[in-house]
Amino acid sequence: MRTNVIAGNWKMNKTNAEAVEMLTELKGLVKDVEGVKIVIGAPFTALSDAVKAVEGSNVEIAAENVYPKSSGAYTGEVSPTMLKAIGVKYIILGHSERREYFKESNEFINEKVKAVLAAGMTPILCVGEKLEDREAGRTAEVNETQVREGLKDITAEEAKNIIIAYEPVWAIGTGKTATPEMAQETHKEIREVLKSMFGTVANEMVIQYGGSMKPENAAELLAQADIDGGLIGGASLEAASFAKIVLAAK
Ligand code: 3PY
Repeated sequence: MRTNVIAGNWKMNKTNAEAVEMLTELKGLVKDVEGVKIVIGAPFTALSDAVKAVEGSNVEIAAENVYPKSSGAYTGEVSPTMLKAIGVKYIILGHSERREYFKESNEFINEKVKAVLAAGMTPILCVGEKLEDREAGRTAEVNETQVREGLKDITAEEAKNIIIAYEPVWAIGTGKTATPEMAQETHKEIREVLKSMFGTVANEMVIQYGGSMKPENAAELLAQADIDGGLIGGASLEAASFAKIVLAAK
């Protein structure tokens, strides 16, 4: 019923030339894949060339952040309108690195979700608990707050175009992964929260798993009932390893 979405998150990696080289290789490796949405999140500087590099293929491009205004005196920022104009289709929002290093609040992330929807693109809203939250038994509570506040005032109709990425913070860049059972349990809890907000639309919403997803663990994570794809960090930097994850999602 739901289509798996496999999205790379390159973070602050790759020059334009490196981005184009990787995407050109990736396009070839996944050209026959059907039934999976394939997305690469690239840094701002590479986006324009990245969109051109994947033109006519089954790979789409995401930005990794945005400012929630369409234009104006916001030195150094980039708007949804600008990203839409160059052909970006998705925007990763509220990644734990942005919450941690740039002090992004749920309220600010909610403004971004609304601005991205208003511009006609798909937000990928990241949520996830820290190690201390999990150890204190607060996993469900923390994720519920991030989902409810991040999606405040969003309608069920709009929710159809939103992707959630559950990324346990303790599994990001650490090589540690939630076991498939642990991940499934939290995905199910998140879907229950979405059901209480959006009713049956929650059954259509994609919930990706993120946090050290790699070719070796992708298949068993993706086999879980409420895991509908992945947001992939390190393993998305190389075309071969990312393509293996895409193939595991077929
Ligand atoms: C990771 O897998 O490290 C990520 O943060 C994906 O967003």
